[in-house]
Amino acid sequence: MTEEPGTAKTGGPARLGTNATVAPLDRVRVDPSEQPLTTNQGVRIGDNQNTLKAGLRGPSLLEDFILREKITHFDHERIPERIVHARGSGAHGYFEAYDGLTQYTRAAPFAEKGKITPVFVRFSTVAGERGSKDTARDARGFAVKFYTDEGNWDLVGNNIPVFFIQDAMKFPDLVHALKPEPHHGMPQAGSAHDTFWDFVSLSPESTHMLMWAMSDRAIPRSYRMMQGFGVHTFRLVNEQGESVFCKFHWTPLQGTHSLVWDEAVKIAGADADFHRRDLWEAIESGEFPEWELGVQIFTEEQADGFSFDVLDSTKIVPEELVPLTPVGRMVLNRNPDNFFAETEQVAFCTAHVVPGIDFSNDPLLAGRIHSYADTQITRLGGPNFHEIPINSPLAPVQNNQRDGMHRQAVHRGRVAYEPNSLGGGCPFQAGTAGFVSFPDAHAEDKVRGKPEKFSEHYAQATLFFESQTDVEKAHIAAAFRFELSKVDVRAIRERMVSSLVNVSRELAAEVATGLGMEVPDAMPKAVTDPEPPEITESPALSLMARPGETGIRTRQIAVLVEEGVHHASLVDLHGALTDAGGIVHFVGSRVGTFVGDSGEKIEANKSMENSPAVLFDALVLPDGSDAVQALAANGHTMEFIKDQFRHCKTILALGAGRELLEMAGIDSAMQEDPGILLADAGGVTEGASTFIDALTAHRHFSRDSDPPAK
Ligand code: HDD
Repeated sequence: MTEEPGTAKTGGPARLGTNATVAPLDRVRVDPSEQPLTTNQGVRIGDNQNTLKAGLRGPSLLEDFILREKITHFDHERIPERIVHARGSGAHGYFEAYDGLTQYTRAAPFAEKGKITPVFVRFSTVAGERGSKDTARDARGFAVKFYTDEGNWDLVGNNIPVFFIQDAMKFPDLVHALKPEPHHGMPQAGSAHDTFWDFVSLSPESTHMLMWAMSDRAIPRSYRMMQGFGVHTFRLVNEQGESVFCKFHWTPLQGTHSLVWDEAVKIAGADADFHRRDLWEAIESGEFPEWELGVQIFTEEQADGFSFDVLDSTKIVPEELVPLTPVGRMVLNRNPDNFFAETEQVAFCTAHVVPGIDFSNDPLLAGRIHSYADTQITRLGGPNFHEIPINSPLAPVQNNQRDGMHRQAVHRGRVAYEPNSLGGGCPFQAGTAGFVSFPDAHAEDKVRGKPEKFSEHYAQATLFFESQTDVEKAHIAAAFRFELSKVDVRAIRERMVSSLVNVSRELAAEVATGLGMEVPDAMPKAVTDPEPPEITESPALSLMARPGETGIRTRQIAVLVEEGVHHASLVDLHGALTDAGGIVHFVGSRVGTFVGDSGEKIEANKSMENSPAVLFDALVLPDGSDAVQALAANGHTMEFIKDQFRHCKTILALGAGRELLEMAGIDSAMQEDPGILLADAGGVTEGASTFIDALTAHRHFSRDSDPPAK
């Protein structure tokens, strides 16, 4: 994919494949090409195979400093994993401003049209440990570090715009309930267990987030195909010190697409690194993922008039109330050189803001401002984690903080205090050129409590549910059913369903039926006469609202092959799909060479055994009677077709390949499905273009049923 030239919207062209974090990291890059092996002291090592011993069969010697250094370092290779978001994947890139946003903010990335700011982004799951699967049902972290001219700004968000709790005081409780249960350490990377549902069913403020977490957003197709949200209300502050409230939204150019649950479960076994691999491969192949940054800007006076409180992180500001203003785009164009050095050691922190960005009084945000810097001290081994290359700002760092574990900077001079005269008063305070907190006036009693609007927990959960398509609603009901069916304590199931009655009687009834129970009475509400919500439907909340602009680019297409396959049609098809940006894999009963009907060779790079159907977005069944016969005799083929069918994917059968469809029980009625396509070997070009259109639709949910038909 080549970089776009500048347009009126995007400003000047970005530099292809580069970003400003490349050069500064050069100072720490290590490349062993044509270099001898050395100790950490730079002493060349003559023998890396054998311990130093007193005689060939004698005892090893304590003086073997080479062995001891090697083993000692190895013994300390691991660092603590993140308490949450332990599993993640990162990439470098840049943010490009569409235009100056100086009317609202003096923040450096928005200073002028076309301004480029380097970024490092880490996507993650929340609950699972570092080695857990990528496709768990979970929120996804979406953390962006902007290396701005005026210091680092971290926008540490999720792919869901709301959170489970309203106050940081509850975060350790939430996480303890979500993580594996402490007595036996199960389940890994999953919320389908008693302690999680016990906590959330007793915390009605979680209901809105639960609706999102049970939707297909919690099983994205790709990190590249999900939205990102700053979640909290932030402040933008301009040069004059004037402030407005702001919510941040990332919208993927690739569209918002998800897996289905049965598929997510199977992918976990077939490729636990599914999302990591997808991100890595897309960037390696030059298909740089891109998001548009949009902001919702509103005043404090506007916020006062809303039926909900904008300081409550369990609430969105619907786009119907405050539309999104696009302000720039982010492109991820470089994979890290080293997973540990960059992705593992990157330290995001909500306290990292720059002049022009400030906090609101959201009590969840307040706790985060403390927590992130604090956790790095244990995780990264001391207070100097800002000096780790991936964390160090491009803006110069000058202060009187000194020493501590792993200090890298060599501070010169005798002065490490302020005020001083011996250092000429330096480093000096920057005054209004520096960060100035917005003077948000407050004169109230100290109190532990919540504002009144925080007590209304259901209106936006209902708004979310009612804004979904029928398929999405059915998937939400099925997800609640699945999760609650894994809860052993019946009273917890009942309590949760009684809470769902307050969201939607239809949903509660669906879930209750799935659990074989009666619909219980509605859970009593904290507020019985809340302010009526401004809207009852918001189409933007449906995943289907964003099909994306990249068509079938990076879509993985399986073409089954066997001995005797009709070669010419596959060559034509391969060309047409590859031209459209699809990634075609020849999948055989084994990997290696197959001989086609006219003697030409076809190389299978995957097999049905090592790459089952769930790893592909679409399927092509080949022509060639010998090949079809051989495929028909292989049980993997039927599984392959059935899974593709069940997961509502596009299937194209060429010529005799249609016999395989029939064998899989996909009868003629089903062949009216827009995602099941037939083509004669002679009509491949036409077939390919229909296939591309069908695959662009991502899924054919008209086929979706519960329980599955196949
Ligand atoms: Fe958090 C990591 C997102 C609430 C405390 N959080 C972490 C990461 C993301 C988020 C994306 C991973 C960053 C990375 O890739 O390294 N967290 C959120 C969002 C929240 C949220 C969107 C709600 C709006 N978090 C939250 C609260 C607290 C924390 C209320 C504590 C009071 N989060 C942490 C943490 C982590 C973390 C313990 C673990 C590792 C780290 O910070 O660096 O400090």
